[in-house]
Amino acid sequence: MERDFFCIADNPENYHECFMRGLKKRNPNEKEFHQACDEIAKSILPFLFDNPKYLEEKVLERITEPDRIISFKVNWEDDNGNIRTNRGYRVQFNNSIGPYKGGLRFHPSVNQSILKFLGFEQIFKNSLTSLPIGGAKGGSDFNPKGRSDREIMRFCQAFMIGLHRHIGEDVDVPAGDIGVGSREISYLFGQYKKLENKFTGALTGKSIEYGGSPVRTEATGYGLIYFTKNILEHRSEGLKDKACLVSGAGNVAQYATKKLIANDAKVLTMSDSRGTLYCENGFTGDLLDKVIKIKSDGGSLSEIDDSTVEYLEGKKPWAIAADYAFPCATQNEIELEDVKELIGNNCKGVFEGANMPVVTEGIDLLQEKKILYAPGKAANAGGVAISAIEMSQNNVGLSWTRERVDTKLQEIMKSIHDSCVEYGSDGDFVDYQKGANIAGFKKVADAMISFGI
Ligand code: NDP
Ligand code: 2IT
Repeated sequence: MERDFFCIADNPENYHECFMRGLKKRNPNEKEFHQACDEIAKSILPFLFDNPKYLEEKVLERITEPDRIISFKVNWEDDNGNIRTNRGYRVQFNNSIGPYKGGLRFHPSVNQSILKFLGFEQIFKNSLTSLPIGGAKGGSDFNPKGRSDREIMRFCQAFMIGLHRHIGEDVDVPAGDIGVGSREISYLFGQYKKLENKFTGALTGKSIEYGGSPVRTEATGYGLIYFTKNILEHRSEGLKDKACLVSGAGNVAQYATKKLIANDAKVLTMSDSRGTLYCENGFTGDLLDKVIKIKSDGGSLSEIDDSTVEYLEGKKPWAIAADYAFPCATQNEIELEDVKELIGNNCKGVFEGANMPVVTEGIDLLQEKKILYAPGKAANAGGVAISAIEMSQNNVGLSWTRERVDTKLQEIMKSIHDSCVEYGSDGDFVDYQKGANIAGFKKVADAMISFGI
């Protein structure tokens, strides 16, 4: 087994093949985790061969093994008095450059493979922010859809009974992700505070009145558009009048759409798990408000009553002709056929608000055709970056103004852009995938090596 895993190979391609064989053997049936590791390995191995100390120190093999995976039972009672059992997880992947940090996802699709891929990606994303945060992810297969507010509260409280002993402001600091927003963070924090009898910043995404940061709610979506603007400005282009496809209608999609509208882009779509809302003339602020209202009431986009839109039942946005695509819903939501359609319609860029929204073959095709591709670990890092700014405010007991946080967010997204340019440039062409992966990897790898084994 060990021989399979530790590769002896004389070039990046052989090493990649051998490495993935070992990884799949050690982590069977975890296809999303394989996908995330495969993407990173392929992209950074040429750099590792140019800098053999990383190969000698077996950093790739070590960084793809989580420090620990915690799984726990969550028993809770629904409104009818039925006892329900779900599974909770926390994957603490790597704390070489700071405490474990990453969101919690509540969605019926959650399993160990999905949380491992998310925790793994988070290591590189958090490193790119240049802030002292390690990588983690957690969540549950609990389905919040259709649940009452009291049921959500009881689930969050039961979940925290399993989680609280594993987290803390200098140990592991969870936040939100799919299905976990400010309401859930408040219930989780309230329970943490009771169980631990202390008030510390052990979670981020908190409400302002009890230690949250201004702009954290908006940060992922806003950061995505700041990063997109950095990329376009680097090429002397801009967003004005550009037709944009946004998928998703949750936290990230809402604030990405808001910022695109503010930059005079024409947002043609938003979507949810049931279908796509298409507005030929471009979303207005009023239409976006209707989307926010319906989604916060737990409704579907099909219920939007507006003469300017068409609802495309069961459809994703990717067949509509546009300049740029912003996937902001979930992993693998852009399949190879979707990429072909985007390219056929002359789409010039894909900017990832979601984590790993494009399948591997789709990324490869975008890269081959030299279409702009901004990977999530760079493009959506604004959320966790402002989480780290929230931690820093909690540590010193002070709060920043909105303006100061927003300026900091813009500076961080610019510095991530500059790191991608530093490590991903080939002449005039910037490979943002390569740049983000190498820049994110290098800092964590150097820290790991300095600690010894
Ligand atoms: P939300 O729960 O607020 O919204 C998720 C949206 O995606 C909803 O519109 C949902 O539709 C849709 N969606 C979820 N799962 C699926 C699916 N399997 N198929 C189709 N549509 C789906 O989550 P966020 O906006 O916070 O997260 C969106 C993405 O951004 C995720 O990939 C997350 O990991 C990533 N991300 C989030 C960050 C954050 O700070 N929140 C930070 C960085 C990345 P419906 O309403 O019908 O369920
Ligand atoms: O994917 C992500 O970066 C998040 N869900 C945010 C994590 C965080 O700790 O703010």
